[in-house]
Amino acid sequence: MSNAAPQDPDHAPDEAPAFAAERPILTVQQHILLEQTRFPGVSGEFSWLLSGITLAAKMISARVRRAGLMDESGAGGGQNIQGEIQQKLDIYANQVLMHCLAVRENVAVLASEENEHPQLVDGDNPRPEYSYVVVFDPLDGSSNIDVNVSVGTTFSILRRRPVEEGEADVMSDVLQPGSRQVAAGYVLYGSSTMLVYTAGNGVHGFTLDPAIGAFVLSHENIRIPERGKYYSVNEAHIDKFPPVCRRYLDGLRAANYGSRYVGSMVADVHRTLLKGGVFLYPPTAANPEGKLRLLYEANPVAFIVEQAGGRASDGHRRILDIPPESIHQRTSLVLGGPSEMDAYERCVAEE
Ligand code: AHM
Ligand code: MG
Repeated sequence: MSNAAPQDPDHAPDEAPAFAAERPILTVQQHILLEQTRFPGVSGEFSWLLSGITLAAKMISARVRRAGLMDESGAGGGQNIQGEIQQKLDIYANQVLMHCLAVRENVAVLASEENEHPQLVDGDNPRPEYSYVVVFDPLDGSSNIDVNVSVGTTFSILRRRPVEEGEADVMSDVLQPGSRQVAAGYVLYGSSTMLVYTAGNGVHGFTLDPAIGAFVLSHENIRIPERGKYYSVNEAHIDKFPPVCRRYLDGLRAANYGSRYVGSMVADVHRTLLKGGVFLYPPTAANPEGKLRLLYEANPVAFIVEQAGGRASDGHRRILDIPPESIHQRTSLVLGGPSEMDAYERCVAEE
């Protein structure tokens, strides 16, 4: 058969190349290059930035996989700004992300759960006009590492505010509402390592193929189910939840929902995204504002869940509309599919 002849799918040539038997792969880098055609004037920039995140994710994943072998589990001897014990892998993951992003010349500002203040990268050497701010939690749920439970990285990407005159105002670059995110995502170090991200055009999931060292598209255009079977909350705190949350959970139990709670936000949100249902971290006695951090935990997952057809709220307001006041600000969080969020809003309306 000549190469130019039309192919009949029912009569494929006997000697097809070996790779033709496998599904064609699309790596996250290829996907991002396609996505960024929607951002005129930034050709190449966005994929360059995201490649910093994917490189860091691969390095963190490799360490997490060997944590039990390398004396990498356990506390690292310090505390972060929130007074929380830093795990050794918290420190490593933070250093890796700071390094992999700071060498991208279009990244101007970095803020992390593990650092008290946002950092202006290379302050003496101004970055290009279209430079970005990246806000992240390097290793969320890290107390789970010692017991071999999934952990994650969350990240939020914003454009830097235009510099008018005088000194760059790093804090106002970081303190932007989630609705201004250009892209956001998370990496889940679970039974496989997955990167899930949105750049405002749907949500796409990539699984790290250890054989080739690349994140390969495995979950295209993820949509959260209209209704799920599970709610996900730390029920030990139920007596301290606001009455509306208690009534809501009573309603879910009456509707035969089951419960699933890992205690790693990325794992709990990922299950909710794929299987539907609702994830909550309401205010408690210990954390009256909620426990999760607005800028680098709630905002990225809220952007993802909205892009997948769900909703995310602090109980009263859309998460993405909350004007941040400080970089480590906490918020309560309720996110889920349309049916569960409708039910939550009905409970609020009955208050
Ligand atoms: P961390 O940022 O200190 O790791 O804490 C955040 C984690 C989330 O992953 C998870 O949803 C939550 O804390 C679990 O808290 P709790 O143990 O109170 O249920
Ligand atoms: Mg965290």
